Amino acid sequence: MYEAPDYYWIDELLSEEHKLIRASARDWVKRELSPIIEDYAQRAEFPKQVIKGLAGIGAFGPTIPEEYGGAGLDYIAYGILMQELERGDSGIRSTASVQGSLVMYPIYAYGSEEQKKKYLPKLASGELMGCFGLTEPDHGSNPGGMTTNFKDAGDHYLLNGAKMWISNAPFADIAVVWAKSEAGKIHGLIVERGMEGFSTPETHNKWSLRASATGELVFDNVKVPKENLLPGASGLKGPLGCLNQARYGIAWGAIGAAMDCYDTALRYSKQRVQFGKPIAGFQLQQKKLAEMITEITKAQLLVWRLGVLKSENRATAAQISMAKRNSVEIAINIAREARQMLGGMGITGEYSIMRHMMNLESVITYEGTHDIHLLITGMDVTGEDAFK
Ligand code: TGC
Ligand code: FAD
Repeated sequence: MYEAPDYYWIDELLSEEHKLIRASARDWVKRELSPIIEDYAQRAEFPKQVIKGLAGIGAFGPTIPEEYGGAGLDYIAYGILMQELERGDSGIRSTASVQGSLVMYPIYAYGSEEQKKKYLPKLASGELMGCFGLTEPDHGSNPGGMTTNFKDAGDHYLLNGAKMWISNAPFADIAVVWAKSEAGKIHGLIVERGMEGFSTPETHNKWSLRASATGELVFDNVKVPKENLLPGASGLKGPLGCLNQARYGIAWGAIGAAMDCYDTALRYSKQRVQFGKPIAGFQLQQKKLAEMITEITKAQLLVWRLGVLKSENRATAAQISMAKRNSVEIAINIAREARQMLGGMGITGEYSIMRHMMNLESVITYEGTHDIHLLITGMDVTGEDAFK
């Protein structure tokens, strides 16, 4: 039976409701996700059957108010959900992150009342799935340079351009797309599958996040009804505000992947005998395990505090960047060390470690690369912008 590493008794900081949410998410991951995920990852296929279950545990829009179909939870609960999901697989956590933080959140924060009523309940239940189009072939870390654009064509807008590396794109029913107006201002538009000139080709041959579907969004003179423009967002701070939500979830989530790698390596090391004793008894293996649990514990405390600040609406974007960067870094390092502890077995699909390790190569790149988050911290502490 899996027991989350909790070296500093951080559980004591959680409410009974948090623990219930965690228990139900953990149970769902154990029953519905863990048995199938390796197979889907090996086949590079998204297991669509998990959508209903994800909705059932409240993973789509956990902080969105109940009147719009969300779970109305606080940010600690949201973090816990992402952590339990990513303990299963980063790709499945991605699906939930995109749906909740990058599709439901912008509609909730920037949308009209009609847009909220039309889309949010169906997104919360998984009846509709969404994706988020910010990155372009020539504009990744620098989304402000985007060239995707829309023009006023009387009773509708005409949208042109392309987005790349978009999670959930191949099967999404709607896309929240960021594009420049004729005045050069960035706005969000809700584009629906089936609109003429809109296509979503899938990106193949990924070595990472294989159980998550990734694709492009291509807009060739797509007629977007004017009521599909998000009225409350203008400028790059619109999409960046959504990234704060998603990066926060990743800060918790990546620790889940680290916890699973640590747990697997710890168990294995107690059972695997070489030179007449369990490898857990060798100092070199203990160094790896001791460092893993130390880093996990530090990261757990960081995100717990961030969650308190976020629930009080006090967390800064730079604080979120620091936590996203730290969690992913410790997770990928732990995955690499844990993989070695399993020797040859570590490269097989019998164990989850190599899948986590490969997934984390995407997690360290998307939602702002490792470098970009370091530069955000650098700018925050020095007041000097080193991006340009
Ligand atoms: P800059 O001039 O600094 O800022 C432009 C405006 O935005 C405001 N701002 C923010 N607002 C809210 N939250 C934040 N985190 C913000 N950061 C900046 C800023 O105050 C300013 O506002 P205003 O009123 O003055 O206009 O912008 P810049 O062009 O210099 O770029 C800064 C930079 C590099 C930090 C930023 O663009 C960035 O974060 N780049 C990384 C791009 C990125 O993270 N892309 C993610 C794409 S989505 C994705 O990967 C989904 S993966 C999903 C999954 O599968 O889980
Ligand atoms: P680039 O920006 O070209 O960066 C290349 C390298 O240059 C990086 O190492 C970077 O750190 C470095 N670099 C860039 N600028 C600087 C600088 N100023 N100083 C120092 N170094 C710099 N995007 C979406 O919009 N929606 C999604 O759903 C989505 N899902 C994704 C899913 C996956 C699996 C992946 C891999 C990506 C996804 N992305 C998504 C895109 C992701 O956000 C981008 O890949 C990321 O922001 C980096 O952009 P890029 O790949 O163009 O790299």
